[in-house]
Amino acid sequence: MSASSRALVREQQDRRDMEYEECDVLPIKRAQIEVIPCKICGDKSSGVHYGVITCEGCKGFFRRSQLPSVSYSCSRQRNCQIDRASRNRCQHCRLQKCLAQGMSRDAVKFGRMSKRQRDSLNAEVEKHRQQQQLQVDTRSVLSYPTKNHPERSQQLLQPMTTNYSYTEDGELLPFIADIHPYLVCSPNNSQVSAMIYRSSAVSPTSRAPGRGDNSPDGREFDSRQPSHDLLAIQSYNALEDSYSLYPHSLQSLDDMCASIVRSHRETSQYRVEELQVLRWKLYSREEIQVYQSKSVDEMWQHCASRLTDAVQYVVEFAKQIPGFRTLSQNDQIALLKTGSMEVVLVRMSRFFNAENNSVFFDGKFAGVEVFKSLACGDLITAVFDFAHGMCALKLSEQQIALFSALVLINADRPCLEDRGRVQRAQRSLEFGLRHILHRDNQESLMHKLNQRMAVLRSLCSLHMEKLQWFSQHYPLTAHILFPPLYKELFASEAELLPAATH
Ligand code: HC3
Repeated sequence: MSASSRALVREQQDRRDMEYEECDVLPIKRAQIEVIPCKICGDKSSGVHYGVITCEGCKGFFRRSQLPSVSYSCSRQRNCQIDRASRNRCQHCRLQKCLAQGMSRDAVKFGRMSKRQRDSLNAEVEKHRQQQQLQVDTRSVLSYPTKNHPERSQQLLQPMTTNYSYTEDGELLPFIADIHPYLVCSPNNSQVSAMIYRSSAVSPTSRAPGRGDNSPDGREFDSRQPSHDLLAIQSYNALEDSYSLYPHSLQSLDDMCASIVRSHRETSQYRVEELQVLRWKLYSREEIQVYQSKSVDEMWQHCASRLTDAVQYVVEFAKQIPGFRTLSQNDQIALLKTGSMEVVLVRMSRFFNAENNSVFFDGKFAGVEVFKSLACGDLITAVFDFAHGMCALKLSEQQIALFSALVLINADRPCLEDRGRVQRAQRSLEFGLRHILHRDNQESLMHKLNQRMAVLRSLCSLHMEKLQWFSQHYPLTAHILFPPLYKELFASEAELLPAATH
């Protein structure tokens, strides 16, 4: 990346940071937060950056570390001490600490904080304020400041107690999972439909031709220019339609694959390299106990919420699949209703550590025991076995991206209006996946991936059976407390009613 484009990226990022910091007006003011030292190096913090309370130095370091061309290595044992004085000695370990503390490019910037969370942050602010006061009192009695930091002592370099990130309304939320700002569910009755059309402001019938859009290789797509494809594509609709028919050239096949891979990366919730460094960050016995002490009801609500978060990323992925938006709204919703859980389970294999049979969940890696209070051990076991099997295939991100798109756009799904159009879109994706596998000299994977699709269908059937059981035993929770998107996707009103009313 040239110096000028790096500068441009930095300038755009600074502008985003500035916007973000201007919105730091919280019931808990920035000045209060600044008594809490930087969670990375312990220096004076300047607010919440990328979801964590840090200083300006660590904010800038993390921003620079996210440039595509940047990669760090540690010349020692990858466990360097990171504090104010040593933070510049090892960029690798400094970045690991940023990631471990929860810093993320996608950290949600604005949102509501519950009373418990506000009390927790207030308590932390008060603790640091008292410690500072104690330092002042002590210093005045002992009349000697600490060498590097007259305003603070080493006692303030406390280990991380809570990660914070912002949610939608401009307040802090403890770091639990990154939700892109545009993924917040709309209150209106059709969650899926609202999500499909909200951020792109188009619907399948009203797309504006020539709408600016990035072409797969990143250039600004302008439908007024004849594309480099064999087809002279005169309008965005025609381009989308050409994808949903057989791709007409290797170039348009490459473009389609590149577009899907880019969408996968942009909507994958966590980057594999970020999770790689956390793969041994497991829950302690006490933390597992906390999960296991939840009631069935509570744990189902918790997982339903996490699952709904994951599905929102899948909806955004679907919207960017060439050909998906050429389908009717009803067919788009039908495909998401039947395929989104399957794509979540495919994506889960990216969060899965086959060495210790754990999955990244709520910020750490969780074994099956964490999900014990769901009271559906056979489903959990089957899901973990599936994730294990997916890991064994050692799929690349590109292969996972194309496979996920193919799982979603499946003409065999029930309740499709225009099955032929879905078939055409599905075939072009099959072309794309075969193209990727051929290029990787792994054509034999196609058969294995088809077998994986059959397992996915059985997993989702088992999931629906469990949901049926749950809704009969906890109708109020299933009917009222589950997220609206979850209810819309996994359980129509009829299925949520107790068996007696069927
Ligand atoms: C599948 C899962 C629920 C979803 C969990 C997800 C996929 C959520 C998004 C996280 O980023 C990654 C993740 C990790 C673990 C996944 C859970 C493992 C077991 C659990 C159940 C099988 C599904 C329960 C969902 C239910 C029953 C509430 O509908």
